Amino acid sequence: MSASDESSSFSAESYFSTQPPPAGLEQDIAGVKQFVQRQASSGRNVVLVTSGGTTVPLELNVVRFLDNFSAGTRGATSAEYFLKAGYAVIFMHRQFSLQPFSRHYSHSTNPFLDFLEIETSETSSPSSQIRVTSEKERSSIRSAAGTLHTLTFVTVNDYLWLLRAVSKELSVLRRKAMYYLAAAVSDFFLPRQKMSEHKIQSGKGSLHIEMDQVPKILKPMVDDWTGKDGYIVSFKLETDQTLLIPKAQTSLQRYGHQIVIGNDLNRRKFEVVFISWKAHSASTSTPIKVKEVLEEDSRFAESWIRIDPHDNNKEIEEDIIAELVTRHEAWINGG
Ligand code: PAZ
Repeated sequence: MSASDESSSFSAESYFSTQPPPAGLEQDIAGVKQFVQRQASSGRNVVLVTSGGTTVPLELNVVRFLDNFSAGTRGATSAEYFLKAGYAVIFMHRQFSLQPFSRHYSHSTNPFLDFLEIETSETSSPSSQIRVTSEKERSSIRSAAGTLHTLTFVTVNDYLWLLRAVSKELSVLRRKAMYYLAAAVSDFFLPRQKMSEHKIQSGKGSLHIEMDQVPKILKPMVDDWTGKDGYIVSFKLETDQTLLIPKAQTSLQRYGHQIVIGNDLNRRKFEVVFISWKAHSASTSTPIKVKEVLEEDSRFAESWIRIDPHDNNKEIEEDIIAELVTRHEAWINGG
């Protein structure tokens, strides 16, 4: 497969006018609308958490697809801490990736619902007793009832359509909405018009597929979908530590949102870096190149969160969410 610079790139606008929406989008969005309205009347802050990897199908009758490593741990764990902090959560995740609460149990895809049933019916089967480990957890789950709304995606196309539609719905909450983009989204895709209808045959020797670039959606998300009011947190994953800060700064500079959380693939469970604007450093949308921010840039603030990698009782998401809740509160109050 080639990912050459010459492959055509889509703007967000051309993407949505040429790639079809997923089946079920309207129904999903009707559910989100109701959820957001309910939270708006209760005065809660709402966070959209995206989680897990996206697939890129190679055929219309899909036999093969590209995928990535993300298990959805970051997203599912973060959603739990947001719920505990009193947020309502729209959890938009890759089908069968980890989910809040049920992430502790690998044998069921949605025991969260089982937990809620336990609460309402007051029955407890032996299997459900095994799943519930502590009263503290039961109480988190109980209070999450009604404040957690889940949506699933599989392909990068599902993800992009859902993200745009959910962001637009959530934008009615203005500053009380946070967008926490932890999903690992493919940078390349095969437009529908270029896909083979049937299974790609192997008779012709090696396989050459030219993929197009997935549109950069953060800019329209900041400017249009969320009406410039949302508190937008994106993630940047690198495997070369030296690129982490310059790439995170470039992203903030390019898209003008609030925070980029940088994480290294092998250190992500115990170390992340927050890159944000220093007070009074207005974001500009002037495009810059990565090398221009390689030197220390005084417009950006850099702060690290680290936990003991050997402490199995501590999750870094607890500290990430505590920090974000504080910063979001300041943003709501005009900071
Ligand atoms: O899902 P996970 O816990 O295994 O990994 C989390 C992560 C590394 C995908 C996330 O923290 C992240 O960096 N997401 C953005 C990836 C990117 O597109 O750069």
